[in-house]
Amino acid sequence: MSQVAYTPRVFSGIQPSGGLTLGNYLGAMKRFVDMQDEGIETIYCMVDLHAITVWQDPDKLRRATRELCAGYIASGLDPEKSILFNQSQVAEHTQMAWIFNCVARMGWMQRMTQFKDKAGKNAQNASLGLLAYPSLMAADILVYHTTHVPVGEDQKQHLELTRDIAAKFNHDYGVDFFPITEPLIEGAATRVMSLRDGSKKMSKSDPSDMSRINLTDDADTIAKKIRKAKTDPEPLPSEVEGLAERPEARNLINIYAALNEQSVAQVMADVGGRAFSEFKPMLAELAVSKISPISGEMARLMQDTAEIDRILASGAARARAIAAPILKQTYEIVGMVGA
Ligand code: AQP
Repeated sequence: MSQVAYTPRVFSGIQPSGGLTLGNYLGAMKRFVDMQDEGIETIYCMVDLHAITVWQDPDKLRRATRELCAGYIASGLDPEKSILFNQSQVAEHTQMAWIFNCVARMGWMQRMTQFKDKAGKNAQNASLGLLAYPSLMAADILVYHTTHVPVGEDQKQHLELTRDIAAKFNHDYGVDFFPITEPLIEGAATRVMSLRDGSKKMSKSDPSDMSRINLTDDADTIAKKIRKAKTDPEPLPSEVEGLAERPEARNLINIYAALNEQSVAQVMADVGGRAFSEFKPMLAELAVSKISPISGEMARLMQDTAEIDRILASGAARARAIAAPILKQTYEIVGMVGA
C-alpha cells in the first residue's frame, strides 16, 4: 500500500460524565477554541460511550451531553467551523474500536493508570468497558486519521497507547495506513489540581464540590471556593523555582496564568511577595470575569435543546462522511468480504 498523505486534522473529546470543570476548560476546551482558527479541520466530540464505562443515570447523561455541547459553543466553538457531535451517533467509532480491541494487548490495557485509579481496589468488579476504553479512544482519534490531539496531561498515557495501536496495526498488516498522532499538551494549566489537595487532579467526579470550580458556578460560589482553597502560610515567591515544593500555590498561580493568558514567570513577577489573602481575591475576580460569560451563555443555549440536538445531528453527519471511508479501507486491509 502506498504512503497515505495525512491532511492535518485535530480531534478531541470530553466525557459528559458530569458538569464541566475549570480543569476541562483550561486543559482542553480553551485550547480547542484556540485551534479552531488555525486553518486546520477541527472535530470535537461529546464522548457519551466513554461516560457509560461507569454507570450513568440516562436522564442525567442526556442533559450532560447537551450541556457539554452548550459549553463548547459558549466557550467559543462555532459549529459551522468545527464539527461538534456526540460519539454514539457515529457508529464507525465502535466498529473501529473492535478492530483495535484485536490489535491492542491485554498487558497494555492493564498498565493504564487511569484504569487502575478508577477501578480502585475492586478491579474484578469494574466494567469491561472501563478496561477497553482507551482502545475506543484510539478509534475515536484514528477513524479520522487525526494528526493532532489537544488534551490535558492526564490523557498522555492514552495518547501513547493510540500511537502504539496505530504502529502495531501498520506493522501487522504491512501498511502505512494510520498516522502516528501527536498529542498537544501545552499551556500553563495542562494539569489543574484539586482546590482541596494539590496532589490530586481537579475532576468532575470528585465527591467534594469544593475541590473544583464548575463552569456553571455563580460568582459567589467561585469566590468562596477560591477563598477556601487549601494553601500554605508563606507569601508567594517571585521566582518560578520557589513553587517547587508548594503544590497548592503552584496550582493557583498556574490557573491565574492560564486564565490571564500569561506565562507563569510573568505572573510571579507581578504577584511575588503577596500574601494569599491578597492574591486569592485577584484570582477570584479574574476567574469570575472569564467564567461568568460562559455559564450565562450555556444557560441561554440550554433553553433550546432542540437546537442543540440539531447541531449534534448535523455534526454527526459531517463526521460520518470522514470516518466511513477510513473504516471501509480498514476493513479491506483486515480482509472483510464485502467491505
Ligand atoms: N484537572 C485537569 N486539568 C487539565 N486538563 C484536564 N482534563 C480533565 N481534567 C483536567 C482534560 O479534559 C479533557 C476531557 O476529560 P474527560 O472529561 O474526558 O475525562 P477526565 O480526564 O477523566 O476528566 P474528569 O473531569 O476527571 O472526568 P471524570 O471525573 O468523569 O473522570 C481531557 O483532555 C482531559 O485531559
